[in-house]
Amino acid sequence: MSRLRVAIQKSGRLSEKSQELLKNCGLRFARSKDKLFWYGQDFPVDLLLVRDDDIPRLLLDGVCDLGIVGENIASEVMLERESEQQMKRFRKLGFGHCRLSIAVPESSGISSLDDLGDKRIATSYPALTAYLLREKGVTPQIVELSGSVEIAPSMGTADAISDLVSTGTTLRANHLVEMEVLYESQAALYGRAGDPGAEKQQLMELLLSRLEGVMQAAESKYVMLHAPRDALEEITELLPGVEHPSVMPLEGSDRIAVHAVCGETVFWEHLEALKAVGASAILVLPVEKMLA
Ligand code: PRT
Ligand code: ZN
Repeated sequence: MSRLRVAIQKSGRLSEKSQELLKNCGLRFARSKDKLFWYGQDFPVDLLLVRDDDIPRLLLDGVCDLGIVGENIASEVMLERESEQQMKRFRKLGFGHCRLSIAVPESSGISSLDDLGDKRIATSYPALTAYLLREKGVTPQIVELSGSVEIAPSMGTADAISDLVSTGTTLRANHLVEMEVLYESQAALYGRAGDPGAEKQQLMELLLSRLEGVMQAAESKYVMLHAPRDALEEITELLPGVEHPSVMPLEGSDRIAVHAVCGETVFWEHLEALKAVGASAILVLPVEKMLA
């Protein structure tokens, strides 16, 4: 019987969420002593805990079947190895959000991409940065750095940078201004292009369907409420992401009970609007599992 091997980040911004997601898919692991290999206990899926930068190579070399890594890293590697075997993105995972942006020193006088033509740009994402800028008609000199990109302008090794940004604190602390967002990234599940073989294919499909369920459940809420019968149409329209709610009569009353799974976020504003058209006893419950 085949087993799937999944690579995830050992420690860093993606590691906790990656582990949590796989556990929510019903996977349980026995950890090895060095904690780098986790054996799948009741499902044939094992984990390899590695540096995020190693994940694309582990996939492309066939050491792992699946990997959770930032799209920024996957795209960089795919552009570097353009003509070789490719990675396949199965699904975006909704965490690890960041953007690859061009930032310039506050007083640089650089205000648009057109000013970058003859400038030096420091980045840890040389292939992605060059590709995205070329698409916009700009071909500056790229200075590849493996870390601390944000200090390159003050060190005099570059005029601008192309780096990952999430809150923007690092840029501000280094007196840099975000000038242009080149690329939006989040963590995603990747595999290899091509046929993995029937057994692995079956396991992957099962895992992907559980993943789909976990992610949908996380976004969904079960809403229950009472309402006047003639307000049903309005109520249905006000429930986010609902087309066909379940409707039940309430004994000895002209009101009805309405139950529905809302596929989109339910805000207080939604509940207030429901109340305004006559709904009462409104309950919003989390959805734990979901299988379409
Ligand atoms: O040890 P290992 O190689 O596994 O980890 P790492 O240090 O290379 O990666 P890690 O854990 O920092 O990031 C893993 C992934 O998280 C990245 O590849 C991105 O997909 C994603 N991610 C999300 C980020 C950020 N947000 C982020 N803010 N990766 C890096 N940063 C850095 C950025 O480079 C800059 O230095 O954080 C700084 C900017 O953050 P703000 O909040 O100040 O804007
Ligand atoms: Zn890394």
